[in-house]
Amino acid sequence: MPTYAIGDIHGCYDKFCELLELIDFDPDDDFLWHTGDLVNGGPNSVDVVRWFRAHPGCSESVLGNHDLHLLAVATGNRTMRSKDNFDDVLEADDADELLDWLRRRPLIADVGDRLIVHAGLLPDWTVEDAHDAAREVEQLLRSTQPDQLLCVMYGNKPKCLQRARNIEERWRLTINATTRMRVLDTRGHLDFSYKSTYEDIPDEKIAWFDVEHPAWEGTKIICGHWSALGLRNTDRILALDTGCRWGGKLTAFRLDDDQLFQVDSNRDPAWQ
Ligand SMILES: [Mn+2]
Repeated sequence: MPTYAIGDIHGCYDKFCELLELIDFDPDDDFLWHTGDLVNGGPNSVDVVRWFRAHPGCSESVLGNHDLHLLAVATGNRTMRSKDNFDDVLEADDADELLDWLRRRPLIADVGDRLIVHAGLLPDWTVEDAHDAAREVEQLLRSTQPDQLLCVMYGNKPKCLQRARNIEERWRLTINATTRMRVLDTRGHLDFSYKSTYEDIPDEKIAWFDVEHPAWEGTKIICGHWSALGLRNTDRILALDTGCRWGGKLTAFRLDDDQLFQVDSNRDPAWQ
């Protein structure tokens, strides 16, 4: 069973279909993992969500920050920002079914001996710790009261585990690490001020995956989210967000034999 990991689609349904053609995707034999952020950015979020919902046996997507933001808006816990364009999901006839499916997606998942997550893992987390923290959030999202999570998840603090003072702050930290993190400061605290390239990371900051001896060391992490990082395949990570929504590429990586597949986005980078 060939297994693919694919980077952030962000509503670029046409490019996603091109990529499926390029890899000659076979729903009966292949499996597709998506690094999260199905929606927001490209012109057709609703059909991306529909495709994944319609292919439960051969695909899975972890939750990205834009997916969570859509859920928060849909439940009235947040208002749409001017740059959000996932209205097609909210206004769809099948919106209830699509959103109900979306809130049941995992934050992290095992992919063989690797692990997939939208953004990354805290340096203090073992893989087991990360699963435990993610499970806590996933259970709330799937419960009858997801609002108790969706209404407290926004904000940049706490910046590390030691500063999480209550359960709500722990949920927020879990969501921020798994769906928003890019770099840490010298104390190992989350730092949301940097979104640029790997090469330009200032001396006083460090990519989350470059921390010396993180507790999760030994497990390769498949991730997306950081489009300026681009494609990166090292001992520790396989980063797959190649900026489709910004005029870059949409990337699939066949995990069985490390084969790379990419389609160009013809989207105007200044489109949004
Ligand atoms: Mn993201």
